[in-house]
Amino acid sequence: MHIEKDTIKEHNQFLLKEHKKKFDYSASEVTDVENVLQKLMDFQVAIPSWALGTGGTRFGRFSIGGEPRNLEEKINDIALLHALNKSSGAISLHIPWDIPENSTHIKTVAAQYGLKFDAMNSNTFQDQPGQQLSYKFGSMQHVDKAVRLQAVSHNIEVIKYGMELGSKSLTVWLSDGSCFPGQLNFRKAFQNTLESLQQVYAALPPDWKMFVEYKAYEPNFYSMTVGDWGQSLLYVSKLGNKAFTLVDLGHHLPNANIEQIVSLLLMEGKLGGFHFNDSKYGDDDLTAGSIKPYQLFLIFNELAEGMDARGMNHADGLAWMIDASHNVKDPLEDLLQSVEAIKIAYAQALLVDRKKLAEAQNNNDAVTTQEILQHAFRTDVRPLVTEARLRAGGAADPIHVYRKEKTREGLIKERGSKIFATGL
Ligand SMILES: [Mn+2]
Repeated sequence: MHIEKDTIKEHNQFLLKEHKKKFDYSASEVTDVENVLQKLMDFQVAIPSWALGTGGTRFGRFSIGGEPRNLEEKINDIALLHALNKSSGAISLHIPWDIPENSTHIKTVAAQYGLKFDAMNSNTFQDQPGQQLSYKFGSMQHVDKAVRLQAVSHNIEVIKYGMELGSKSLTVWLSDGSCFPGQLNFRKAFQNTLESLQQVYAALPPDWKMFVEYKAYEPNFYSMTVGDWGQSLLYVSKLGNKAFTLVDLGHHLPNANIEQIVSLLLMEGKLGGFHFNDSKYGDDDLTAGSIKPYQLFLIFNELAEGMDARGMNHADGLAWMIDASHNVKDPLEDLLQSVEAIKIAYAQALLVDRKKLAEAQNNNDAVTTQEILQHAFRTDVRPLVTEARLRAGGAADPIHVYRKEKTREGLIKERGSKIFATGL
C-alpha cells in the first residue's frame, strides 16, 4: 500500500487557497519566517516499530486489522506516514521483535522511502522462547552473574544488528527493580547494573551513543534500579562521554517538572534523546499533546533554548522518538496526530521572544514572563507547520488524505484482518 506523490498533490489542490490565506497572516506575524520553516522541515521524529500495531492493555487488545506482519511491512507503514507528513523519516527498531534477517535488503527498502534507522532498543524485560536464564528478578541488576552476562550479550547483539543497518545509538531501558521492601540491596543492584552497562558501553563503536532511559515505576512497584533522572545521570556520568540520559515523558511521578529536568540535563551535556507520549495518570502512552499540550510546549521551550545555548542543531542534536501505544485509534492516524502535536509545540517554542524573556527574568517580572510564553503558546502555528510540510512535498491535511485514500482498508485487504503485530 502506497500513497503516490501525485495523489497527495491532487488532494492538496482543494486546500491551497484557504491555506495561503492563513499562512500569509501567520507569516506576517513572525520575524524570520523562512528560518522557522526550514527548522520545521528539518525536524524528523522517529517512529518505533512497535507502535504500528494496535496497542493493548493488560485487560485486552482490540486489533484493527491490516497491521504489519514483518519488518518490511513495518517499514512500509512508516513510509506511508513519511509520505504524508514528511516528518517521520526514521525508524526505531526493537530487538528481538524486529530482527532483520537480511539487513542489506531491509536497508535498501528503507532507503527507497528516504528512511533512516534511529536508536536500537534492547529487551531484557521479558523472557524470550528458548532463553536460558530468566529475567523475572531483573537483568543487569541480577544477583546471579550469569543472568547479568546474558543481558550484556543481548545488548551487544543489538549493537551488531544496528551496525548492519546504519543505526548510531542504543537505548537501554531496564525494568529492573523490586516489588517489595527488603527484596533488593539497592547499592548492590546499582553496582551490578553499572558494571553490566559498562560492559555494553565497551562494545559501542566510536561513533555510537548509548541512551539510558529511566522509569519511576512499573513493572516493579517498590523500587526501580533506573528510576529517575538522577539515577540515570549517575550511570551515564560514570559510563563516559558516549552515554546520555533519555527522557520518556510518561516515566515520571505525577506532576514532575519535566521541563526543568530537560533544562538541567542539557546544561550538563547529558541529554541524549526523547520519547514522546502523553498521560493523565501514569505511563498512559497516549497521543503526544492530547492531554497536556502546554507542558509539551514548555518542554520544547527549554529544549530550543538549551540546545541553542550549547550550539546544538535542533534536528539531529538529540534523538527524537515517539513511544506510545494506543488501543482505540488507528495506530497510523494516531502517529500522524502525535507528530503534528510535536511539531506544533516545537514551532511555538521557536516563536518565543528570547531576548524579551531574558530581560523580564532579570527584572523578576513574573507577569511579563508569563505573557511572553503564553503569547507563543496561544499563537496558531498550524499554518506554519502546514506550509513546511507542503514545501517538503507532504499533504496539507495528512489524516484527510489517509482516510480519503481508504488506507486502512487497503492494508486490511493486503494483509488480512486478524493480525497480531509485536508491540507493547
Ligand atoms: Mn520509552
